[in-house]
Amino acid sequence: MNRIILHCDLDCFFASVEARDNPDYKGKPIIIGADPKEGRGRGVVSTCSYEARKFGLHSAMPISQAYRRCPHGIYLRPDGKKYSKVSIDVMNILKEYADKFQQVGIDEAYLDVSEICNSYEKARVLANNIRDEVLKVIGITLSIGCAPTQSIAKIASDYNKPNGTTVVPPDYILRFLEPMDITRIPGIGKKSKVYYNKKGLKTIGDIIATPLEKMIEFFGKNGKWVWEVVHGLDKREVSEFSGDRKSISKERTFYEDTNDFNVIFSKLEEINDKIHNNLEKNNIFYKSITLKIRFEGFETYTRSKSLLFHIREKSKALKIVLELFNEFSDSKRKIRLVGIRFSNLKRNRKEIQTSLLKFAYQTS
Ligand code: TTP
Ligand code: MG
Repeated sequence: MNRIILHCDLDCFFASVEARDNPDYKGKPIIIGADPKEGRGRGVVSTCSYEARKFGLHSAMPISQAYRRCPHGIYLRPDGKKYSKVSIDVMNILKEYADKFQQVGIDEAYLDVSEICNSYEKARVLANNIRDEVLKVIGITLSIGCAPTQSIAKIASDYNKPNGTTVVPPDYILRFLEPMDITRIPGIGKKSKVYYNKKGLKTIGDIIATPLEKMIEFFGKNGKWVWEVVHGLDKREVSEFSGDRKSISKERTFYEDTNDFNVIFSKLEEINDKIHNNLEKNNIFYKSITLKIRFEGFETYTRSKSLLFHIREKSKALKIVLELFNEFSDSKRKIRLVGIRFSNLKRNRKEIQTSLLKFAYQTS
């Protein structure tokens, strides 16, 4: 199957939020991190705007060094609470566009859009729409990479930053990667670079030209993984259940606000089906169901129901969702968005044991 995966990564995230909230800062070098204390400060740069990067500044650089290189920059302490809130708002938008959604950090996420888009050209349009909407609603930019695997999508999102879309269809993978420095591969940093260079591997093209057995001989398991990545063989699926997820949800915005019950019903049914496919694949049960409704004009409501036991029953869930929907039946207003969330999740114990067992075998 030809997969289409997007990797979305916000541009200089913390700095973008500050530039958004302080129009005076726009276009200036903004540095988020420790207090530079006129060059005597301790601590490091968390991130900096692209204007600051022109002076050689980057994340994790000592703040004193940053100050020496760019004394006229705007130095700000991070406002974690604000960034977390912006992150949640952005992720809620991204989720709406994906068949499967996986957030992997405060400012990045993978979206599997194989079903929504049946071609890479459609995926490019979708990626551009996502960038437009995030800019319009949240006020910051992001970059998006589109490729058949997560690792290549990640390399692609980084390729044309800030505010870029980079599409890498299967037949373009080798040409796209060949000239790049090996540090473009996620996981190969300054330290590994030295080992790779010692074996004569400088570009990704050098790795592509190296047989798998040699890569294993040189770098063991890691070498095998890197070889697979550059050949587009990273099989990881976009997983809604990475980490310890507390809930799974899906939302959809209607193309046009509507109060046609048939349209609303089939959307809820579609969302419910999609989530259940995922729950089944991952052997997950739920105990709470929440319906979310946004009316025209952005007014948003949620209604929840808690069950006595954990269940995973598609038809029962849909019935409950419709009961919750009934509470809004008096309203004449048109609906803009509907969503369903399942929470209070539990993975089947048996399943956990088997996967633990598998793990034990793999590592022994
Ligand atoms: P990144 O996505 O790595 O960086 P970025 O969004 O600032 O810049 P880019 O345009 O290259 O994507 O990290 C996301 C946020 O995480 C970043 O805004 C600040 C924070 N962060 C730190 O606090 N310390 C760090 O060392 C890094 C790398 C990030
Ligand atoms: Mg980022």
